Amino acid sequence: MREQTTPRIFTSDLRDERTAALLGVALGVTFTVCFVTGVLSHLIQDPPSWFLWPSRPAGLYRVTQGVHVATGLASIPLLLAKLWVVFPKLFAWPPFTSVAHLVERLAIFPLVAGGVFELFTGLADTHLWYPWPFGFRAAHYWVAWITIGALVVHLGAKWASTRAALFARETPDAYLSDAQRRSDTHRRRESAFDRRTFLATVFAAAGAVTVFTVGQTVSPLRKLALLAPRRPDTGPQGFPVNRTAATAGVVESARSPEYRLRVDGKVRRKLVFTRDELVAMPQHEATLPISCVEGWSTTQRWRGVRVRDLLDRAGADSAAEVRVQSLQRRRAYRFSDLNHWHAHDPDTLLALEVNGEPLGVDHGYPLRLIGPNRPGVMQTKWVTRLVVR
Ligand code: HEM
Ligand SMILES: Nc1nc2c(c(=O)[nH]1)N[C@H]1C(S)=C(S)[C@@H](COP(=O)(O)O)O[C@H]1N2
Ligand SMILES: [Mo]
Repeated sequence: MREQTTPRIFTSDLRDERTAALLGVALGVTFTVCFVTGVLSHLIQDPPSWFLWPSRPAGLYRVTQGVHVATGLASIPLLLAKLWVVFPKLFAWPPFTSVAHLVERLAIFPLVAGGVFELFTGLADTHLWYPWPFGFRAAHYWVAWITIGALVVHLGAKWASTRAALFARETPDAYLSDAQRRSDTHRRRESAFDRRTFLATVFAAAGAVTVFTVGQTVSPLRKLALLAPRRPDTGPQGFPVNRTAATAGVVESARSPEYRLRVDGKVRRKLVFTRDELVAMPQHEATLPISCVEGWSTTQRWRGVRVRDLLDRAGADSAAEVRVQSLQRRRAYRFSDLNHWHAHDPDTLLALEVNGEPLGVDHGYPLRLIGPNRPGVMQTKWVTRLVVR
């Protein structure tokens, strides 16, 4: 096999295999965690027939999506450092030395491009910034598969050299003169020191990104969430609003005396309620989080009518699933589906109140869905209809 050489203009000692291997292992872990939690989030929102997401534990999605966004953000400094370390290798000559090596190098393009794409689109999405013409979810989802595919190829190709770089002990060269050996050992020690400092800086940056953002979902760290786009304790009634009633175009219909909640579809009795009739029904209280897909979350005390009580009154089947529809006419979040576990969970509510006050119009007045273990996007506001199926 022919030797590859990298251009001499890149001279930093930090660009060594061990640094690259350590950063690679860290990124392997964060990307795998991101991939698993991301695919889970996708399955919850668009469940295929074989996937049934439970309604318990109530805060599980808050954890999985919080982990997704936190590991994703921590990957940003790791990936930048890794790219800096291995950058000269992109210009290695000859470009490949065998067919296996060619395949390995071809996988680098989707890996690097995919990784950068995922981190950039993910970060932008958490800031509700969409500087691209395609749909975020579909693009982020498919590029995740491509990136992970390339990562598997890359890990396979680098397994042996990563192990060697991580576990090999450096053996002094017996053929060097004493003076040479001394200066060589000295140089090695120095570069080992530089490498440790470099890695410590990179990992500290990843840690800092985490500490200054994770308070958006971990309440005790709330005050430190300086880099997070949302403060979970700020907004009308003490927590954020994702989309206001005005942007959703529902201010009038939400406040209208004509407002009704309808329960229909596969039921024995179709039901229609005014808001006052809902207030007169048995009320139930539950302390539940809104766990936004964008990584922030906030726990509040909700009060309202149990969905399962409404289903019982309508004479719905005990295996019934329900589509919850909003007054909102356009866009993706105007309805969400309850599988039978969520529909029948005692804490799945159509809330009329939050923290002892009537819901504000931006939080979903007159009626909003709030249930355990659901992504925020599936906690539909301004609910006007339950379609039983
Ligand atoms: C800075 C890094 C990242 C951030 C901030 C981030 C953020 C997000 C957000 C906010 C969502 C929810 C989208 C929605 O449902 O509306 C999401 C979903 C997802 N993420 Fe990430 N992400 C990051 C990195 C990654 C990486 C590295 C991977 C995989 C290698 C990944 C894979 C996924 C997948 C598969 C989904 C599900 C998409 C869907 O619902 O169809 N993400 N991510
Ligand atoms: N009808 C409707 N319901 C909706 C939304 C929406 O845009 N329209 N946004 C969802 C999202 S993404 C989240 S995170 C929660 C946020 O609820 P909040 O605005 O009361 O905090 O509401 C959900 N319910
Ligand atoms: Mo959300």
